[in-house]
Amino acid sequence: MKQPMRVAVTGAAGQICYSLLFRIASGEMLGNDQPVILQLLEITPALKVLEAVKMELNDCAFPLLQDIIVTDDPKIAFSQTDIALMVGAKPRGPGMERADLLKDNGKIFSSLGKVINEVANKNIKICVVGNPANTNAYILAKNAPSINQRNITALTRLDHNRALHQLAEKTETTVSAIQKVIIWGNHSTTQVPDITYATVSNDRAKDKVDDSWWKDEFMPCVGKRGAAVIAARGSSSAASAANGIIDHMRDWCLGSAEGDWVSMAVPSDGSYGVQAGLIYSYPVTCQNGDYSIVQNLDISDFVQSKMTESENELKSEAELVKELI
Ligand code: NAX
Repeated sequence: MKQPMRVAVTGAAGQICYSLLFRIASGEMLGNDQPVILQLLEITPALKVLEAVKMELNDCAFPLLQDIIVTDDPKIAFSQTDIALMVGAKPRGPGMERADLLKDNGKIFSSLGKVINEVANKNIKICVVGNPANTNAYILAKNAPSINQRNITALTRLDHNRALHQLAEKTETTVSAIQKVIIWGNHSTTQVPDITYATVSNDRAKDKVDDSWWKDEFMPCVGKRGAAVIAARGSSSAASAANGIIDHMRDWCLGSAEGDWVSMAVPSDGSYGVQAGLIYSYPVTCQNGDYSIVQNLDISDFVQSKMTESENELKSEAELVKELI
């Protein structure tokens, strides 16, 4: 039997986690031979609800679930953790500007970053989900200098999966026939869903759809899909976000499918001219518990201008939170 892995999850009494935790405990994220210990963090008023989630997790009798720690103390939640899923954040309230959200949530990620710096495993793999996810990950990274900075990432896999579905539907096939879609940039409406290199049953996707479809329909549809779900459901994507988190971490830990790419927001190393250190979504492949940014892709002027727009948004977000760095 393998040693258990410690998985810290914040915002554990919230909507996304109600789909996420059960899938981690069942082995879908780290493999069906990998025992896990869940270290669940919430704010004090949400602990009662979290205790109920713990009861339900226990009532599933998951063979891989070795222990569940429920706490409002980040030092306990992140102690010796191998993985942290940073879901907890404040939702945007009525009349709240994006800048207010950035500052409010930024404070959460600067203080949790400091705790992670102190008590977590130095090679901890982190996925930030709470919005604005890329900039929250950036703030966390700057406040956790002793942690392997490569391993501080943000979630754009939900956007990637949304792109897969839209392209499959348009080309009247299934998602399993589609490879190499890309999400570049920020998890926001400036993200760049790109099908330049995508294939549909090994044929070029661009030969199967009009240019106007992917530029004028597909790109805005994927970028605004979160808002469409809120409009339809009255609350934000939860089960699909949980699924994106599982896909992100499973591929990172266990390897991505051969011959395909996945999208992850990772600290830029300057690839494709993006300012180093910004948390920018790239096409990556994963192997042996690490990821590599896909290199040397030719980028059209159209995609480049969109990529730069998204990078500029990330630079301006970083500027707005500079006192938290
Ligand atoms: P909920 O409001 O249902 O849950 C958030 C939970 O976080 C709450 O239970 C709250 O008590 C907790 N929390 C707040 N501050 C905390 C802190 N300092 N420490 C620990 N826990 C804290 O939201 P949910 O629907 O689960 O969404 C969570 C976050 O994911 C939001 O910021 C949301 O915007 C973001 N999303 C990100 C997505 C992505 O693709 N990156 C997509 C889905 C989602 O919109």
